[in-house]
Amino acid sequence: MRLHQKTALFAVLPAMFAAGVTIAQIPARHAGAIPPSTSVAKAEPRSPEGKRYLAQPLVTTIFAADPSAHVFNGKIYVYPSHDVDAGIPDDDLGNQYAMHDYRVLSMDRPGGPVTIHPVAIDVAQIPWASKQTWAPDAAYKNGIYYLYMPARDKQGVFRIGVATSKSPTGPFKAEPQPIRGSFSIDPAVFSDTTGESYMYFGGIWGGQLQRWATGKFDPAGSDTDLKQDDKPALAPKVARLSADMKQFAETPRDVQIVDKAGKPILAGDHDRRFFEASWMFKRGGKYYFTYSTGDTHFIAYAVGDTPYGPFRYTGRILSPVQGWTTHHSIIEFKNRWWLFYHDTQLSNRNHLRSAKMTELTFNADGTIKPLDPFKD
Ligand code: FUB
Repeated sequence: MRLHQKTALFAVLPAMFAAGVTIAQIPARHAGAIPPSTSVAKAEPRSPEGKRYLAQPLVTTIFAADPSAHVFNGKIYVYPSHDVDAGIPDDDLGNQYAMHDYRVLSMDRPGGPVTIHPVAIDVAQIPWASKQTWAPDAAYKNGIYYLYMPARDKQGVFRIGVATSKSPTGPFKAEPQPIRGSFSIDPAVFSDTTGESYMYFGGIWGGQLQRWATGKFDPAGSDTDLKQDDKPALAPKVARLSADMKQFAETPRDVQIVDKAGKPILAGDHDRRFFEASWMFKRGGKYYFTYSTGDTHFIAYAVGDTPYGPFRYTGRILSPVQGWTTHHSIIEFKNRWWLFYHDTQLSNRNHLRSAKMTELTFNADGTIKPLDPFKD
């Protein structure tokens, strides 16, 4: 066993235990591990391939994925999925992502201590939901904080619901029904300088977007995509929110992602087509629609002139992280920009992920300087 492997194990133990991993489940290669000496404890963690990580986990006592960050009242709040180990093997539907509650993280400044707040809401308190509380997002308007939560309903169909609180950290109270007309996963709510808010959402494969291709849910639809590589890729959706932030004010529209020539990105273009994990931010009057390419594991971006697009594919933001999924958010805090993302540094298991953050910088023309999640 190399030293960095021992160090990684001791770093991960609190989160593994918090996630319900028992001693018996700890890989045998770690069984004889002894507490690290001071010099070992200081060794820089490395990936299984021996690479150094660009950033370290924000928290180590729970697994926190899909970090949606916001600045509220001058502080940074992160709304992640709370990953747990339900002992379900990995599959294309993502059944291994068996999360059941949400916990909020907060910090006064980048690099500052991170507070893990108590459970903000549990699936048992969401009347319409049955399981799999996946990647959430949050918004604020007129003294109320809104938590947007995708989960499977009682029929196993992903919907998106909302819960409210007077505090950014909850507890949140769920609306009795999901948002009317909502489907699929990964809500990202963007509040424009105009005062309007928009929800971007959707995800293919386990996120079920392909099963809504006709406008109605097809329970027998594909587990992955439509197998139509030469057709335009399935589009993420956008809908303006009602003034009370609890419903769609319009029927969701397709978010068009086009190439330099203005042609839709095709379904077979896995390096550029939308998979899941929408995020939107505005900078210099331009709207940046950012997303995960899923099975090719990039965070990519496309730029448009309105919140509805079309958005022109512009490039990559983040190369593949350790772990299958990649999911991010981007905020401006005190005139600097920050990328929040996750990887599996602490567990090396796809469904037990850790949120991280790192600075994001731009070129003079507004393009993003792409990041590698490893230092070498
Ligand atoms: O966390 C469950 C799912 O994994 C999210 O909804 C996707 O974006 C992916 O990160």
